[in-house]
Parts: sequence; C-alpha cells; structure tokens
Amino acid sequence: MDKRTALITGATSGIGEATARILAKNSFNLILCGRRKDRLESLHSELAQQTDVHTLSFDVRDRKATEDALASLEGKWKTVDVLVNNAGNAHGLDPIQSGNVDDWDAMMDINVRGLLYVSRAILPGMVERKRGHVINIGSIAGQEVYPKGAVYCASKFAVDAITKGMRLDLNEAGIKVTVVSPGMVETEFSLVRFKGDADRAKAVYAGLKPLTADDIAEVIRYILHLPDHVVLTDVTILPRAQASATVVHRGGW
Ligand code: NDP
Ligand code: 8X3
Repeated sequence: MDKRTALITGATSGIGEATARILAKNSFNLILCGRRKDRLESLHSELAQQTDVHTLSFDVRDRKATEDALASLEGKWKTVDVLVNNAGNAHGLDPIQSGNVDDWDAMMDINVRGLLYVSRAILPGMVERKRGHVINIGSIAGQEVYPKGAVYCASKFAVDAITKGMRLDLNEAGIKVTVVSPGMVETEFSLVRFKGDADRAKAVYAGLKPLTADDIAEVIRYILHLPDHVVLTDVTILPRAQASATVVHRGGW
C-alpha cells in the first residue's frame, strides 16, 4: 500500500501527539493540527526526520478558521486517508445547577461542533475517492454519565452518536469509521479540566496506574493496520484499576 496521510486534530499534546509519533514511525505522512504553534513547530522538526509533515494551526471552535485552514491544503496534502478527530477537553467538573456556562460552551463547541466542522471539510474527499478511515476519540464518558460531568458526558455521547451516523452515511463509499473510547489517561486533560490546578489534576490518578497517551496511540496504530476489509468499530480502553466511569480501585496497580 502507498504511504497513507493522517490528519490528527489536537496533535500538540496527549493522545494526539502520541498518535503523531507512532504513525510517523509507521510510514504515515502527517497533517498535524492544534492551536499552539510552538508545539506544532517542534513536533514538525522532530517528526520531519521520519516522514513528511504539514502543520495547521487553528481553533476548531472557529468555523471559518477551520474551513480556511483545511481548504488551504494543496497537492498531496489534499488526500487525507485517515482523519483522527481527537481535539477536545473537559472544562470544569460541576453540578448541572451551578455549572459554568462558558465551560459548557467550550465543551460543546470544541468536542462536538469542532469535530463536525473538521469532518465536513475532510469527508467529501474521502467519499470521492471511496477510501478513508475516520477515528473519533470518544470516551467512557460517552457511554456512562457520571456526577458533575453531565455536559462533558453529553459532548462525548454526541461523539458516539455522530460516529454511528457517520458509519451509516459513509457505508456506500466504503469509508471505515471507528470510535476509540478511553477511560483514565494521564495527559494534560485534567490540568485543562481544573484550569491549571496541578495538585487537583494529579489527585485524579492517585493510587492507580492510569493509561498513557502511548497506550491509546498503540491501539490506534493497530486499528489502522487491520486488513482492508476489517473495521474495528468501537474500542473501549480502561486501565486495569478502572471498572466503569465511576468505579476505580486505588490499590496501586
Ligand atoms: P490534552 O489536553 O493533552 O490534549 C487536548 C488536545 O486538544 C490538545 O492538542 C489541544 O491543542 C487540542 N485542543 C483543545 N482545544 C482545542 C481547540 N479549541 N482547537 C483546536 N485544538 C484544541 O488531552 P487528551 O490528549 O487526553 O485528550 C484528547 C482527546 O481524548 C479529547 O477528545 C478527550 O476528550 C479524549 N479523552 C481523554 C481522556 C483522558 O482521560 N485523558 C479519556 C477519554 C477521552 P491546543 O491546546 O494546542 O489547541
Ligand atoms: C475522559 C475520561 O472519565 O475523566 O474522557 O471523563 S473521564
């Protein structure tokens, strides 16, 4: 098979960055997206030694900026074989009756609308070529609702519904669609959720061995190397210590 091109949103940290690294090693050309230009630049210099890399800096909340950035792709970069819709975060952890409305807007705008804007720009090319694979990063929070997480969970339930809808609508074109739903992964996720409070972020993973971004990236690599006629549709990945969104054993493993 020719070298495939993967476009990864949220490639500046965590799961997206780890996915970029593993796919670079596995012969994918990469289009790396995120807001933080400095991080995109340093990842570009690192990975350009292994593969062809193009970077795009835009905020997925900004529909026009997203459309313009993706429309700027030229030549070989217009052919996106794999779209990893990963950009997203939780903002806050509050009961619904006192939640911060700006946090709600951020989660719905980034995790849901942003994923839709990016997908709307990339999918027509896949359909035209009758080839492609979309991997949406969902969450255990897209399968179970937990206290104080109603809006983040709603955004990830939406990702799950959009994934199912994509699979139906893209079936005729032969586009593969997968949702990868992790449990607790130690990245910048909790730092963002708790607005930079490092102690509170660290406490989320106290007494257990959480997943790493590399664990998720390795599963994405596996999904992308299955035979052409095989699709892994839904993959839930939990650390050994986690049994559900709310049941976590803090016994040291
Ligand atoms: P990180 O905070 O480490 O990474 C989030 C990424 O999303 C960053 O690259 C960030 O880039 C990007 N991003 C955030 N907001 C925007 C925006 N407005 N526009 C463009 N890019 C944006 O967290 P994770 O790696 O853990 O999260 C990645 C995905 O995994 C998310 O969808 C998250 O919901 C999901 N997930 C995470 C879990 C966890 O426990 N960590 C578990 C289950 C799912 P930048 O700031 O440069 O724009
Ligand atoms: C991230 C996992 O459980 O913090 O999606 O919501 S959780």
